[in-house]
Amino acid sequence: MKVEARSKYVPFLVALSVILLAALIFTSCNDNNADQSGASGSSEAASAGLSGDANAIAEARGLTPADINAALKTYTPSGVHDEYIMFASGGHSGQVYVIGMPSMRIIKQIAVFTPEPWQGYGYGAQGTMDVLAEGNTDGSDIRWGDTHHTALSETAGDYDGQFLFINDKANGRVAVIDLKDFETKQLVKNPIALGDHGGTFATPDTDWVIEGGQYGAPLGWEYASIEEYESDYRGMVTFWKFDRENGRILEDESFAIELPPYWQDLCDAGKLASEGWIFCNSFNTEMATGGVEDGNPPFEAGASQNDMDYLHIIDKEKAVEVAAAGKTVDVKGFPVIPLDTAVAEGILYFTPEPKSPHGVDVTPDGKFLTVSGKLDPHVSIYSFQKIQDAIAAGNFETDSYGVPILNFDDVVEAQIEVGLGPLHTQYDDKGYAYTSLFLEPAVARWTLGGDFSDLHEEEDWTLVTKTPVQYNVGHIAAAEGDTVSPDGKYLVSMNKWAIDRFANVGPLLPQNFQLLDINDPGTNMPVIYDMPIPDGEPHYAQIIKADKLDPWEVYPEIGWNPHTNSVDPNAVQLGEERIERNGNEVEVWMTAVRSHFTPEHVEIKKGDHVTWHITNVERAYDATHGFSIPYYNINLSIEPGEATTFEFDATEDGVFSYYCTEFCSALHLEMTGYMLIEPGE
Ligand code: CUK
Ligand code: CUA
Repeated sequence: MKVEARSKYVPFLVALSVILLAALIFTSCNDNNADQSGASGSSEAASAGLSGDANAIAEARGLTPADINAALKTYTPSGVHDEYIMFASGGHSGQVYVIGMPSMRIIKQIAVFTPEPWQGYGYGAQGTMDVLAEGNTDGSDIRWGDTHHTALSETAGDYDGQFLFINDKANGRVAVIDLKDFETKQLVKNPIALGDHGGTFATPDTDWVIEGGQYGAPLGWEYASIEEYESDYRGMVTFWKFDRENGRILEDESFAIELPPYWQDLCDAGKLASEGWIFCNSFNTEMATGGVEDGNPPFEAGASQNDMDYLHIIDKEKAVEVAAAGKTVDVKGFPVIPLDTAVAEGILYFTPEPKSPHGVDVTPDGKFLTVSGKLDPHVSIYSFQKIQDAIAAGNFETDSYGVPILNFDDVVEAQIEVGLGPLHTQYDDKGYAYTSLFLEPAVARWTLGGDFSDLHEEEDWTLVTKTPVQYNVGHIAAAEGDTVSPDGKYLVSMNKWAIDRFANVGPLLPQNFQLLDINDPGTNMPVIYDMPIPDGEPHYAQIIKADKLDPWEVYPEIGWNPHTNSVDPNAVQLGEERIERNGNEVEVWMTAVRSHFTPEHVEIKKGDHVTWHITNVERAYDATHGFSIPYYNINLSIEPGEATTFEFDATEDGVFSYYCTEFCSALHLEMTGYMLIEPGE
């Protein structure tokens, strides 16, 4: 609906563009960027007439035609909604960003692994306290995460806009976010690994969410000497069963596969032709154990000696059958398919991948897999059909753990020299792939072969163009670029370093998201926007067509509990507000509505245990109320219709003003009350 609304501006924008460009050509201002503009001077443009104002603005600001082109492609008028929404990991902030595209406006931050006061996440509200507690690990209350890889839920390999998953690399956890209200509903702690990396990835119908490991360790993290690395340390990949109906991971129906102690890195789920398979790259097949202080090679050298590591090829369907048949061992109460079982059952295969690999990305048709080596200037493209043929042919070498290794030359389709430090690949709708080049730094566009051949004019499997980015790009995200039907159009380069792109703000700099226009295959891919990300270092992002999202405007019924997805038994209707005492137990039922809380006096005694329910009885869009109590570290955000509960022990007597923290009306400052705690005897 918002997208169509924009179309009425198009003729106006085209006219404005022509006027501005003509103005610039006349005034011959500095055009050192013109090679990126895609704009051309024309006599028609000149004869369209000049606008003195626009001309003066462009000249005063030193804007080139390319700059004006970029502005026209990204400027989003007040009230106009974005065509795409990007969900970006927030790195070690532990959160997720919601960003509109092409405007690159930050619309929301979703609290996931780290308490967040604006959303009242982790400051008393019981539902959020319970979610965060699910992520506790063996008695440690972990309150941050290193979010890495977003995974939007999919139906038939396409984003369906219902759920978002993301992993915490630091602590080996996976989060489930419901896109009905953009709230985190569940954290699951991986029972067998303290850390992870190769997650999360949803299978094409989101019946499984995949979490791959990273640094080898004994499964269940029991102590074992580093000398016992090859015998006692292991890698893993975990398959979390997802129940779409209830929007929760079913831990009881999930399982893992034991892998050799190579460092599994990043995975992708097969789709269409390769549906039912999972692929993970790995590094450190040297099994380097570090110890530079003892004269060993440092990890960075020890783990990069081999020219090839192993791409892991996993038959997910078979793994599910084997796990269901109970051919598992128990590690910390979690079923794990042992490595020798995985080999014997034909679940796990390897093939070599060059050099210091990072990531594997399945093409939209599922027929090819792209792997990059950080220390190899090529991308290597594997054919899924050739992999199947090689598996059927048998006749493998094995690694020292007995895992079959498919011959590289038998399964590779093409290798393309793209440049220095290739990392991650995305796809578009026009037969091109895009690979980030960390070291150059740049984004490369290259052509796909196979069924994509007819979509582009260039030769198959060739480099077409590169665009420099600023600086040190990690992941890239193209619009729906990892689905069965990518949109092309836009690509975001997620740059690790910003250096000189923004005002100096001291030694800690933001990251730099750059928006690239990849719509026209006949041109370079100009950078059309720079956006600082002033938080943890984002890794992956996914970009969904905005009209696929259908969140609630207000909660469906008054008294809604977002964590049970139903009306809360302690929801409070207007007129039912009250305070009850039972011995030392005090229970408060409160409503919030513009511009008052009822009750306005809550009198309790030191030593009481207080359980306090608040319902926001509003039905108006955006009529959120906050609720905070000083000293007791209570801070809630109560959205229209929401019911929430918090508890505390009244350990300190005194006079405490509670108040609404959202400026909700002209009389918002009056939306307050007194909690009076009498001293005990
Ligand atoms: S990783 Cu960050 S740039 Cu953790 Cu997906 Cu490649
Ligand atoms: Cu409610 Cu301010």
